[in-house]
Amino acid sequence: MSAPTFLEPWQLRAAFARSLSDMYGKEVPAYTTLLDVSHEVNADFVAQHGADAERLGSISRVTAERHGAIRVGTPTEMAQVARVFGAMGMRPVGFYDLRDASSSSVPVISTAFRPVEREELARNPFRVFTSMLVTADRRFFTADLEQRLETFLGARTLFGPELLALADRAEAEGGLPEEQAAEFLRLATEAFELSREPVDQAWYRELEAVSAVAADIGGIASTHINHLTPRVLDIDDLYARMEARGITMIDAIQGPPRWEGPDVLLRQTSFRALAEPRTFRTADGEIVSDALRVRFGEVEARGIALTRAGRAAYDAAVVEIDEAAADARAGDPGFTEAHRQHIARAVWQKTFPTTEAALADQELGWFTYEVVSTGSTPEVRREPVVYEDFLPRSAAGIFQSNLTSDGAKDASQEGTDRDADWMAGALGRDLNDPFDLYADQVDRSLAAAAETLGVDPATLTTTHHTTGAPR
Ligand code: OOG
Ligand code: NI
Repeated sequence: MSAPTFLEPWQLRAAFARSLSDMYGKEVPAYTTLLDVSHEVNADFVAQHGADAERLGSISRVTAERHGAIRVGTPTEMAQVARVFGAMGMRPVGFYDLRDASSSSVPVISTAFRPVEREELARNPFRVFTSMLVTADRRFFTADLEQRLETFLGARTLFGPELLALADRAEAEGGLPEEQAAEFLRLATEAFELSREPVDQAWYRELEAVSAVAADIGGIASTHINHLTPRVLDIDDLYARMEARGITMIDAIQGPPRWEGPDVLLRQTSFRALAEPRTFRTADGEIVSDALRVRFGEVEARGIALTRAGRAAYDAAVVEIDEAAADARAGDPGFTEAHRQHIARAVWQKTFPTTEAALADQELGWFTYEVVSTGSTPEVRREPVVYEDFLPRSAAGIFQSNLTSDGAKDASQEGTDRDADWMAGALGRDLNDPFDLYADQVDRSLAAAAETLGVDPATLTTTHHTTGAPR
């Protein structure tokens, strides 16, 4: 097959995900190990489970699937990020406020850029969790520090005019000719490489005392890909295999526990990357070698997307597990992660049903309607919708577990209000609501199934007929 002469947004997206992955593998060798182990886990899982392994995405999708994380400083930078990803058919979805989700000092709010349509997700689901500093938040930054931070951020250029012009052209024209596409991909990849420029030591350390995340974002004049996460079909297996290879993982898998029922939402774990050599410029202008440990490896397993009701049940379960674990920990100095998992499983068993059919019937999870013909009569089957988004709590946990210090947060100060509307304004684009996107996917599948069968859609949403996978 010859290379396409015009690349559509999804082709730019897939090529960018590959290019970023190649670059990150060179910069962070442990990432390559993680990919090797992920491939082993997925191959074994498919061998064991056959077609069932692909219910939440084809193996080709899952093999190529990555999410990245980046962090920027200002609304201006955020709007530029939206243009670069807009060229690749990635739209901002969801609002995450990590300032309160973490006990450490994490002064950011976030969204995720990702494809929103089912066909686009199937082609390549690449997504990037994108965070920005809230420099006006007095719990983290004094007025003086805010002002110096704004000056520093205002003076830097993360994305050059050539990259932005190509991005705008791709978005306006629905893609780029081969030559411009190659240039766009080169510039976009370069924008997320780790800079080797000397870091202003005093400035970096001043910010670091407030928040390691603030220093990572505002202490240097460029941005970088912070981690790139492959998807696995069995994260417990992955965890064990990484530890067996001598890579120390954080002590927990974030998100839902391992249990006997259907996997929902997102489970993630990570390991700290090695310190990377960096040069610093000292206060007297001397250049010294040091190291920064700002990046890490992360891996995830995706489950079924939850409805608003399902998500409310999830959020309540998380609180219940926390409280029970805190009580148990107080009474037992030998309390471990294994104990916490035990508590979590018990809470899960009373919160969620153990079958997909019940999850669908109780309207806790999203399921599309698919017409399948087995034998003479076509039948409608419900198929689970995979969760395409993130979890604030896990995100905060991932940030936190990889910080060098907790930083300082002045809880007596009033936080600055930030919400989804504010984020949309900063982006200069509509911010998609994840629940609306899932509902839309389900509605469309229902309409399509009803049309295929020539029936009223309402007759398909009743739960009398045989539905769901036999689980
Ligand atoms: C983002 C952390 C959030 C996830 O997978 O939840 C995230 C960051 O470290 O910048 O990537
Ligand atoms: Ni991540």
